Amino acid sequence: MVNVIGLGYIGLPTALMLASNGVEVTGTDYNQKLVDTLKEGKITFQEKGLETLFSDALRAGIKFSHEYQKTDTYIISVPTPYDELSKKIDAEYVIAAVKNVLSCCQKGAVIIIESTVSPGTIDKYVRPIITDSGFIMNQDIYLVHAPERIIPGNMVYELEHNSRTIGADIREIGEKVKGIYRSFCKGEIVVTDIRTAEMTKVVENTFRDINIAYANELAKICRSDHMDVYEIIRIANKHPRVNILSPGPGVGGHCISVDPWFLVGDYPGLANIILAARKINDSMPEFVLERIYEIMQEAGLQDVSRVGLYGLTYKENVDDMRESPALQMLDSMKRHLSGNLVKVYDPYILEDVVENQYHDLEQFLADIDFVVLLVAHEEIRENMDKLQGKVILDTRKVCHLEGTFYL
Ligand code: SAJ
Repeated sequence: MVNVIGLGYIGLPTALMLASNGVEVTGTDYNQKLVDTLKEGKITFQEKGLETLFSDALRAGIKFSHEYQKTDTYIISVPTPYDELSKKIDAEYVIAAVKNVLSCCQKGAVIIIESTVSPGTIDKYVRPIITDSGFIMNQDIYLVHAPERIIPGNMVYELEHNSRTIGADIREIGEKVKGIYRSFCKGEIVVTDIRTAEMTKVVENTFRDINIAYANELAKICRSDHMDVYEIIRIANKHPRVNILSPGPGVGGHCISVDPWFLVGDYPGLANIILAARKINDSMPEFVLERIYEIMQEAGLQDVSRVGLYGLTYKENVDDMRESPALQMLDSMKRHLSGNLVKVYDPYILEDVVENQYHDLEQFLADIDFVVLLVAHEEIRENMDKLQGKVILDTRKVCHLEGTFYL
């Protein structure tokens, strides 16, 4: 039986996928309310295909519990935040989970860590817990690092089709774990050592961060010199070896905007391009604010309360607001204007999380003259004509109405 620890954005789909493919699974989370919701047969976040996968897993007999289970295989998928100041990983949740596993596991158990960790974290924080608890590594307990790679918005598909990395001390253990993932994973599964697996994951996310930063920097350069960055990127991308990403209001989410900091924190003085990219991406919400003020002047608008931000999530068609550029903009505005005057709306955010938040698109649009598109949710793409007559700043280049302003 596999005990999946941490039923969040990664743990839940993974547990469901394993269960639907014939593996005996119990999902465990320290949040009793979350466990209760799952037991009632309800999913805890919105994701394409998750509902169906959940029904399949329930039919296959998946169990949910608040308690860690006594078994031989654990998958740990708990959050790994970073310390804002030192930029180093905060491995507290992983450590707590491993300690809990050790208090109940069978001898010879395999602990698979899926949470993203900075290179060296397993050596530095996890191995000592095991040996200090009197277990012999690679005899009483085996450690594996199998970092997840799935993208929010397309998780279920990617779980099945992406290739995976499995880091283990002992090849046979790596192969055994490969067998577990093989139950649902159609992609290539590469077995390597733990440090390589740790580094690979962080390197992948950093690659994307740097590439987005390049697009964002180009947007700033082109803005300063009155050039159309989108046209330039479109043409440049016709080169067979060029693939520039899209500029945007900033990089949010719990992965790309976090993981590169691990490298910056651990390799000061060496991680230079990585640090520069982080700074560029982090500066984008402020850049959008400047664009808003510029456009207000250009359009002769004075009343900030007639400005509306469309989108609170970190990207399109997800309900995840972690590190979202919109929240950073609202924070910054609050500091400057001592209060949030702008109107805000996101079809995916059903609860009130910020001031002046709307829950109805029509109402939101009726109360504003200037709309700032921060997230290109399907909803707005399908209702673009409703923005007719408004001043529009489109940070995602999805609106083609005449007179639209861009980054
Ligand atoms: N963004 C841009 N321009 C782009 C692409 C993205 O501004 O051209 C922004 C998005 O709007 C968003 C942020 O970047 O704010 C990140 O979004 P994303 O869709 O690029 O990635 P995530 O954070 O949802 O998921 C990433 C993925 N990693 C890579 O593509 C290397 C995913 O495969 C990982 O599993 C995930 O991080 C993770 O958990 O590490």
